[in-house]
Amino acid sequence: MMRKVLKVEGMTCQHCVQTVSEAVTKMAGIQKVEVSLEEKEVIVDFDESETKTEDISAQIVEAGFEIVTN
Ligand SMILES: [Cu+2]
Repeated sequence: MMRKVLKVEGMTCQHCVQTVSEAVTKMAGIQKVEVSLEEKEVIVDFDESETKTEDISAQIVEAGFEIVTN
């Protein structure tokens, strides 16, 4: 199991949190999704043999948000 913290820009309310949560949760191999609106973070526990970090990022972007890379 792999844990990844993604910095996400564009989440402004609980509805955004819900949207991101649902978009990621429905992907293969996702164990757990936590979203922090204050920290602008999406913490994902997932099986790296089923899903890659880039796939999760792409899914969040597709849902209408921006991934901050550092
Ligand atoms: Cu919102």
